[in-house]
Amino acid sequence: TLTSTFATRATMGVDTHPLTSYLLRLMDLKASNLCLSADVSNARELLLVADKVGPAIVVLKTHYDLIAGWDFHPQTGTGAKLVTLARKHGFLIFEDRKFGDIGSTVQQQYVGGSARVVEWAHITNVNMIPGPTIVTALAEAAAKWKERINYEVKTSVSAGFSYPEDGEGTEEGGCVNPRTDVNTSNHLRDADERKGSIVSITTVTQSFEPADSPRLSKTTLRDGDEVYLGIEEAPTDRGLLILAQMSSAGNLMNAEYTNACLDTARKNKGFVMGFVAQQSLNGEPEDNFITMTPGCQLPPEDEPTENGINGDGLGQQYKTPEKLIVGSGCDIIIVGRGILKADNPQLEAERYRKAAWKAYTTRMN
Ligand code: 5FU
Repeated sequence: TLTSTFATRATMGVDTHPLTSYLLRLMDLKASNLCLSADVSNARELLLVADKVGPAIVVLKTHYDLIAGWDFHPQTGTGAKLVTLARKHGFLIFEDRKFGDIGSTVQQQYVGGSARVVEWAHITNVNMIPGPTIVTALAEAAAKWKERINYEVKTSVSAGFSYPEDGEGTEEGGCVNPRTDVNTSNHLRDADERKGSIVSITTVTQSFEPADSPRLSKTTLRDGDEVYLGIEEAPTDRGLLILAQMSSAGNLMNAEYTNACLDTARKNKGFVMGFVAQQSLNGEPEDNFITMTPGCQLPPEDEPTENGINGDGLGQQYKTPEKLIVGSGCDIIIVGRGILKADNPQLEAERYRKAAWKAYTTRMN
């Protein structure tokens, strides 16, 4: 897969995870292999930065537990708002939760509690310390959730009401249910054709064009709820990344550990999309795992250095996009402070997008 384009990998083999295919198409369409690690202090800032940086990224990574004022409301809370932004700009949400307990506990942590991660995060991840059942347990919970949510979309659309469980449907019906992900708008579109009145869809109102990426046009589903036409709806599938290697100094993930992660991934391709790792682990011809890589910074524009920035004084170790993508076969770079601490995070994200995309095109040649 190291020399295959993202577009080719999107259609590769029968067992490529549906969200992986979707993500690879998104990467190709947006000319981006950048993930923002949105580690900001409060929910307001998170939504602002997601909206600003959205056009440049394909994944937005969260740590919901470091965000002050995270609103847990299933329909109107922070997760739901992020889903709306994800649909608007075309990116996936990755909650970097690093689950790490017995199967029964992680199932409850994934679908329940206040955060209900499964409802707003397309992707989450695990530490493999507890053994492979952490993956199968989360896979089971994700499958159950998908079944339930698809059933709810069907019933809510045919009844002309939105989300039935919490009794918060709108009178006219057809409200976009943030819990059901971007697929809802598809269903609403179908419903619109059948009933004619559930939701009105206006034609293209604006377009958006990041530098040197394909033109994407968008339409307005209803006020403040815009959809890019060029990007298809994300599937309701949920995906998992296995944390196989870390960027921090002295971490305990040795080669044997990393291999065990790869082994579990291969046995659970229906749920595992790939890895958080420092290098590509794809070894067999049929491996099409996505490699997302944190510990990445570019040297400042005005004082470029050969090796980039070293670390943050707290164990974090940084490498350049070039080293990670060309040298180590990583697919998506994860960047937090490199973008967030810049005077203009929006412009800085664009600089990282370009650098990472250039590294990818170098790898292709
Ligand atoms: F799994 C890992 C890892 O090995 N290193 C990391 O840095 C995860 N991370 C996360 O990526 C970490 O929790 C931060 O959220 C982010 C890196 O942020 P930075 O500001 O770019 O250093």
